[in-house]
Amino acid sequence: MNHRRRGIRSLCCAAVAVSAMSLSGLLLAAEEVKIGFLVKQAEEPWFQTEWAFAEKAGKEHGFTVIKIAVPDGEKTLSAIDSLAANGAKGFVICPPDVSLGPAIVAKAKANGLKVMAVDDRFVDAKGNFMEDVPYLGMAAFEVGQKQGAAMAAEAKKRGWDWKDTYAVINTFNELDTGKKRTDGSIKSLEEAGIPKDHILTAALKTLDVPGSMDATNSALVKLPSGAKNLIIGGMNDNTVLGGVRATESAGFKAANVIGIGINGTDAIGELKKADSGFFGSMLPSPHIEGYNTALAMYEWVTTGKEPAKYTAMDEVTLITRANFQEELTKIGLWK
Ligand code: FCA
Repeated sequence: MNHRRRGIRSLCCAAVAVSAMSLSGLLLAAEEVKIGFLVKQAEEPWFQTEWAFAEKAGKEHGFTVIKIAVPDGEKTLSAIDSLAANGAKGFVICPPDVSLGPAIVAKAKANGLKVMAVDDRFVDAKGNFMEDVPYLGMAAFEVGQKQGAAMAAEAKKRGWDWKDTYAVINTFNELDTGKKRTDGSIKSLEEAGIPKDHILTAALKTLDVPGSMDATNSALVKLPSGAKNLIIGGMNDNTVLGGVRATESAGFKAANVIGIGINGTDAIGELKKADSGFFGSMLPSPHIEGYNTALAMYEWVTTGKEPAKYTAMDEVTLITRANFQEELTKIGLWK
């Protein structure tokens, strides 16, 4: 009798335990984890790719990604408020201006949100990197060096003489990742033997195709009449695409122009054209950047494990008309 009663009691306990467990399971399932992914230039396929892969991470790991375009400071700060109001716990951001770093961090803190930077690293009021904010981005100088080396290799392949070859590099020195990329590519061009005074830099006012067309135009008028061949560089695809358009308007043929961008994602339409002075692009890993930063943020808000303070991605592949379809297909970016 005693024995039986004990048996019944433990059965009851087990039932209570099981229902308590499934209740907590239900509660967990109901508490959807949300993170934000804010980008400065949502019109760039680069950022659309990061978004798409952040969402892929969300699907595979069970969290929701709130995507917000933040083209200026005001939109950035109000986006952080609205993320908090929507129950997000943290966000990944490529800011419209890196000097917004302190304001973004203050706003995130006030709302109890965690923040991580992608692509463009926050700087403080003195212009120093905010090393406390986790950051993942490109190994900019190295990628720039590879871009410059690829330009020089193609010039050599075409049998160009440095005597009548000039380079126009569209620069955006306000942004560290931009400056390092163009510094790196200029270094490689110099190492390949192009005379220093054959390399012209042109400061960009805006990071879009019209902006880079303007910058290159301002350099083209300074070229001597003997300039036969041109190399066009810049920190990403848009800053080279406009430059190439400028060479076309100035009468240069595709065979006399080598433009190589960085990003790859933003040059797909251009590479689909049979020929142009836009020869190719250095393709890094936007898919890994989007996926990994979103996942790192999810882990941070759910387990407390903070992402690495600094991660640099240095792998790039030169894509040209000869291999772009194959290379983009490999990483799931061919459309
Ligand atoms: C910067 C550029 C983007 C992309 C990214 C990696 O944010 O503006 O086009 O190159 O770095």
